[in-house]
Amino acid sequence: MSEATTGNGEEAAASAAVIDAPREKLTKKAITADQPTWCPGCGDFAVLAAFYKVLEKRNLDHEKIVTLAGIGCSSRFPYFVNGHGAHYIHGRAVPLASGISLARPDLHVFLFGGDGDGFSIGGNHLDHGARKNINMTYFIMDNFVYGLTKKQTSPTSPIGFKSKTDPTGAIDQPVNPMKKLIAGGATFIARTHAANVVHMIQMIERAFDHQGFSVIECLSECVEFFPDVFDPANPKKGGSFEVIQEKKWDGTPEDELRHDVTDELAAYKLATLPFPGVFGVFYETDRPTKNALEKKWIQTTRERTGNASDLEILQKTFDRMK
Ligand SMILES: Cc1ncc(C[n+]2csc(CCOP(=O)(O)OP(=O)(O)O)c2C)c(N)n1
Ligand code: SF4
Ligand SMILES: [Mg+2]
Repeated sequence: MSEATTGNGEEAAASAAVIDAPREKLTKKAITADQPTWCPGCGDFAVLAAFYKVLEKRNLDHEKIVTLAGIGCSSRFPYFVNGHGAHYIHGRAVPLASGISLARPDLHVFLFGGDGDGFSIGGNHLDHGARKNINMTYFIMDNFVYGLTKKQTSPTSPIGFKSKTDPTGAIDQPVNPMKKLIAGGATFIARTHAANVVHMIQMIERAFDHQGFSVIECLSECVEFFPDVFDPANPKKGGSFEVIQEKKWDGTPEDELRHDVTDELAAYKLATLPFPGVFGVFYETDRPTKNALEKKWIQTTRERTGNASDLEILQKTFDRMK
């Protein structure tokens, strides 16, 4: 707000001094809120730990951190982060995050949720957030089950999974998150595992650095309702965690075999590998964000209207309707 609009020069000078004051480093203590209420051993604890690490490492401005979520065990995330946040309606967190991102592009918008929230009730919103390329980082904790509501089949549950909604075993083809995100138009798509904190941190940082709609699918075990399902990708439990080798563009013969993250079809091929598949960045492309396009459109409209105020533009629009 300008000095003229506050009508108080001293106040404006004081707030400028506060803004310029040296900042204290962001600590885990400062960003930790309530004690998580997840079941002991739930994979989501490791995700929270990785997220705290990234916030600390990047030393983000505390007041610019926004964590949002829908409904589910994983969606309780915003309660555990001391920052701006909201635990919103089941499946509707992408539209909420979109509004915040577009209205306040200076904020760091982090969205968290589960497979049900993201791929089932919110599946449609996910596609539209992706195609519009709205700037945010969306972290999906995929446990192949509805955890909070105590074991129903989710859109990622494998065929044969016995749950309260499929007592004789799931019969529907599961969603393939990577394929869905590629087809939807997300501009950064990665996959990780809650048992590998170092990898999670790398993926969150890469997603955060990406301008646009960045999504990470993280296999995060629900120890209560679908235990051990991700062991095949956990070396500590006899599995193998195969990381995507990205092209280095160094002209070597080995590089021919490495993955080009900008190649959509190559990403799709990786997504067809049988479970547990591979981990890392599947796809990344540079496409204008809706944030940038909308900003430009607003500027052009303002110039065309001779820098009229919002109220004047609204009045003119109503006048035209008469
Ligand atoms: C509109 C609406 N429909 C259904 C529910 C019930 N419900 C709450 S959480 C949830 C599924 C949660 O599953 P997921 O997103 O996979 O999260 P998880 O608990 O597994 O982390 C459902 C169906 C709800 N709260 N609101
Ligand atoms: S029910 Fe499953 S997903 Fe929910 S807190 Fe417990 S272990 Fe985690
Ligand atoms: Mg789930």
